[in-house]
Amino acid sequence: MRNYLIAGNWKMNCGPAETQKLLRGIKNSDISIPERVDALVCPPMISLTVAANELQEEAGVALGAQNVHFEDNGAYTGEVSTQMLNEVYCEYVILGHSERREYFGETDQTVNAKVKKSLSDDLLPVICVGESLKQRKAGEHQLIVRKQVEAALTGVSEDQAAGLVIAYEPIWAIGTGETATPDQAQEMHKMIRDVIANLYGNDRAGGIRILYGGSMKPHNAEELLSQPDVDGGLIGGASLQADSFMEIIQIAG
Ligand code: 3PY
Repeated sequence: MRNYLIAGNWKMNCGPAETQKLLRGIKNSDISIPERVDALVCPPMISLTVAANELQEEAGVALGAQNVHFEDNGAYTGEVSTQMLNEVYCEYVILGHSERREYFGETDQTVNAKVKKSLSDDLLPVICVGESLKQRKAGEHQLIVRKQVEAALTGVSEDQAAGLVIAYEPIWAIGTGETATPDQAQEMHKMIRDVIANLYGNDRAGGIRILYGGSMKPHNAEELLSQPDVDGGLIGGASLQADSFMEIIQIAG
């Protein structure tokens, strides 16, 4: 049985002071995190140290970053390494979000290099995949997402794959207020699980969490999370308020 994973992708929001405030709101919430739900927050790099300090006694909330480099160190201005994320107690790292693919030149190849580097340095990647509206309208959504999953996992062994997370985020549902219908989400999640089963077998595929991302909010979370292959959410805007984030966590439980 897979635990739900409710992950907040804070994007470029919340510097250190706001991070502290938001995390205190989460910790002081009247809603406690149900046993079958794992919670994760992914603040910007500059706020990870504050977040790590804030979360150290809060066993129920894990910490993740929104990106990492695939080299150990060196002349990579503006980048951050896996060891640096380990040092601030990150357990997860979001990789290949469509905003990084679109605005920062992330490719299937760089995502794959980052996935392998993260897994070898004890960071669990949350690998984002998803099609554009044009690709969906052209009926190419399954093919595009299949290729993204296969490319991201190239050279990853079955053992290494344990614990990694996939986030299906249709690009047309990110920041638009549009959401995939529960049926659309289930169809894509099932297809992704089949791709993973093809690579690693049914047992491994059955243990991997596939999150839905793209305007998941308290009002649509229940329908999406009730789909058999939807194992949680990668939450954008609704993760920036303690109340709405905790409400989704409660719904998942
Ligand atoms: C969104 O919900 O907008 C996201 O992009 C989550 O990653």
